[in-house]
Amino acid sequence: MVKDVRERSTDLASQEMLALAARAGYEMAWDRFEKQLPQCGFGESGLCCRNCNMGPCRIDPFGEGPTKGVCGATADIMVARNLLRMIASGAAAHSDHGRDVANTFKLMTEGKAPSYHVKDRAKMERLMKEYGVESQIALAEAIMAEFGKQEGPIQFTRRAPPKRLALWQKLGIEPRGIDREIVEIMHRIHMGVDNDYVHLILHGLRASLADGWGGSMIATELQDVMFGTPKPIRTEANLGVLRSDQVNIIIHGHEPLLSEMIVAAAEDPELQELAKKHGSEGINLAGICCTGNEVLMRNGIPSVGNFLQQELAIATGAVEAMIVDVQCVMPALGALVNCYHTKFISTSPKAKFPGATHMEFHEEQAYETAKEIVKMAVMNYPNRNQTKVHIPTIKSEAIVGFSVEAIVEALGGTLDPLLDAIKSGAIRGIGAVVGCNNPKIKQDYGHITMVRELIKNNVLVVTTGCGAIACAKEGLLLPEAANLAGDGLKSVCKALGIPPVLHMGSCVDISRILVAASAIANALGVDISDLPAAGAAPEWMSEKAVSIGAYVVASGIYTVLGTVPPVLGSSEVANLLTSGAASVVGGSFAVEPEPEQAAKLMIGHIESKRKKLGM
Ligand code: XCC
Ligand code: SF4
Repeated sequence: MVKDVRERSTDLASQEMLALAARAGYEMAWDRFEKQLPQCGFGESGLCCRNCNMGPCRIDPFGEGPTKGVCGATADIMVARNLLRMIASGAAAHSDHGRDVANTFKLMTEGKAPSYHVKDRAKMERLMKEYGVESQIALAEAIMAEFGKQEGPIQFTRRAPPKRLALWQKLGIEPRGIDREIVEIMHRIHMGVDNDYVHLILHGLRASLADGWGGSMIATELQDVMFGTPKPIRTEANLGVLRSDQVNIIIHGHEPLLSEMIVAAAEDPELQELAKKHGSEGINLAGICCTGNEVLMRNGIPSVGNFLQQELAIATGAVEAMIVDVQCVMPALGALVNCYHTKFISTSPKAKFPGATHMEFHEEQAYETAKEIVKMAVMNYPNRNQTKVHIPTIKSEAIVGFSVEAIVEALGGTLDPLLDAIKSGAIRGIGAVVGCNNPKIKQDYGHITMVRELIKNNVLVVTTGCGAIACAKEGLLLPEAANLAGDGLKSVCKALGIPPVLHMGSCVDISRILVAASAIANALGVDISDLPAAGAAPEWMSEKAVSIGAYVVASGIYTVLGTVPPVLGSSEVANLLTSGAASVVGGSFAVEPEPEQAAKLMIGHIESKRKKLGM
């Protein structure tokens, strides 16, 4: 039984491809999700523990079965430990990405990675000043050292407002070396170590801060140094960016170390020539997920879509190569490419997939490898089966590239116009809408509904990740979208020529939102938790999102989740996260699957903060 495609996605291009996939009998993530239903109640509530081999142990959420694991672990302990495990994995993913970027920066500095160059020297000099070093190599070494640092804080935490820093210190959650905090999670959740749920969760926050203000921020900053700090640029999004007459190459994953090289290789005259020789009109590059966001923000490379569109893109039959690195790449792609001519190319030494061709990528010969990969795609064009090609014509234009630097520039060089608009009430506050797709929620429905409601109520929206791509596809990243905003926000957007929804980048770029929040808080002389601001992840699915949620809350921001995290098995833990946290770190979580309702919660929070600030 195939469900109505309109129940699966709000995106018309996705609906079109879902219908096609259903007719052809191809299985998509939504089909596999349905086969999982009903999902395991123990897992859903966080009450399954496999941390030692006396288990697996389960606790009955209804109190009819066992109430403790073999070791005596209670629901509170199990739920807290499981949550920390998610934070560890998510923080590790972002931070290992950051490490790769830092390592490339170091290799480049040593002259060992000739494909990379400093693109934003001014930013690099600002970083050198921040680190108190005189040379590029000293900067590279200092940043690399953040990962294994045993004592002493991560430098970028110094960007947080003084009150925030003092609070972290008082709570003992100011993060130390990034690797250290993640390893300490893995230690504490081992059988028989930390069994106090409050103590556990405080450490989870500490490790997540090492992600947000450490690994992720390092990734963002050094990517800007090497590939350029994003500036507003016009581009397009959705499956309609694929071309029927060109070699289509999709880059998917997270690290621009590879995708930037592919962008350069796709422009190589030699390969362009080769593409023509093989009967195509040229090479068309498009991105998906966050590596797509990276090259979208910096080069205007169009986005073919967000997380739930990776299989749909292949089902167009028009993709010569799907090149992937790390994170959010469905192993399902391996089987799906068998039905088409598409080459599924894995590149990271850390990530292999069944059914993929592995063309390992190393920084030292980055451009050469990128050229080889693009060449493989080009040579694959004659294998395209034209009878299987179906590209939806749907796409939307978007203006992207709102780094903090670009926002300040759009404001005329200072934050003042934004602060004035917030103080006067023309803009009520700022809403950060971020995160994934998840088949538990109709694709993009959560993002779009929430964002529309926020801007209608004069809340300026900043967005990253797959949420940002949803907004791009919906036309919400265009200055014209200001017409959907309330009068106050509309007039500010029109005066500045900016969209009411600002695309700030990939998910590691949520660090940009932290920097912006700090700058605004510092300008007002308050803490981040005092700001009329709220965050949301209406369709989140990944463990990275759990780490993000944790560091955003630990940074003082109220955050609404649209899909339910596996914590409801412990009312103590759930209460701590949704209410207790507010009095400890100034931020807290809420869970609200209905996006319009969730937006109302955010607006309510923003209004209460305005009142407290006397605005
Ligand atoms: Fe992945 Fe970053 Fe989530 Fe999209 S939003 S599904 S994590 S690609 Ni980050
Ligand atoms: Fe069971 Fe405790 Fe072992 Fe977990 S750590 S599997 S609850 S005995």
